[in-house]
Amino acid sequence: MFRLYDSRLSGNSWKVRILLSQLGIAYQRITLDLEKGDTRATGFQKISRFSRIPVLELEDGRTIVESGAILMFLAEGSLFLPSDPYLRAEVASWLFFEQADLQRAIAFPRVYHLRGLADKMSQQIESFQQHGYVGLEKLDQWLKGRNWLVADRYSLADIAVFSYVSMASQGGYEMDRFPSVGEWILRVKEQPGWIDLLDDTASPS
Ligand SMILES: N[C@@H](CCC(=O)N[C@@H](CS)C(=O)NCC(=O)O)C(=O)O
Repeated sequence: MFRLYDSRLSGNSWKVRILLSQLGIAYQRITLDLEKGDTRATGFQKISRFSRIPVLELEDGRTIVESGAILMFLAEGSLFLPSDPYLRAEVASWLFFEQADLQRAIAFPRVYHLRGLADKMSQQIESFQQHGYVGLEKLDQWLKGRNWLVADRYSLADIAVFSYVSMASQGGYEMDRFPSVGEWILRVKEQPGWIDLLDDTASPS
């Protein structure tokens, strides 16, 4: 059985848990406490070369780090990852875009807000948001007149981009500015097997 190392509020881990749920794959969930510094423990560094979650551990003990790599591995051979090379590249391009243009820009303001540091970190939040708003604008433009990110079919690309974008308002982003993104978020949430961030019942191990 797969083992997933995650944390309760991690959007990168949430992506993986949504896909595992939608694929109906059983796994064991090990939830770390990031505020306590669990990822910096020596034992964990052997599991994750970057000392970060999520990490997927295979039955033979090998591990995969980076949410995008885990998603690609799990989705292989499923409808979530097209077999056509061009469409696979399109999916990958959204995974890279999410990491470069959206993930940190949304995650850091969110963490500052959740930890009660929003006032103290207001300048950093503004700087992250300037970057994040550019990415969100590009996403909104792409989604105008489209249901899904790639080939008008729900795929890994939607799962990967959805996670942090759907939580951006927790970091102070004004999401009313992006109506097509808002409609797409609702469509993603309606997909069979979709799970809420805090759903603890969905790891069928
Ligand atoms: N690019 C990585 C980012 C992973 C990441 O930022 N993980 C955070 C939680 S969402 C983490 O482990 N932070 C703990 C730390 O940096 O000490 C991925 O997509 O998996």
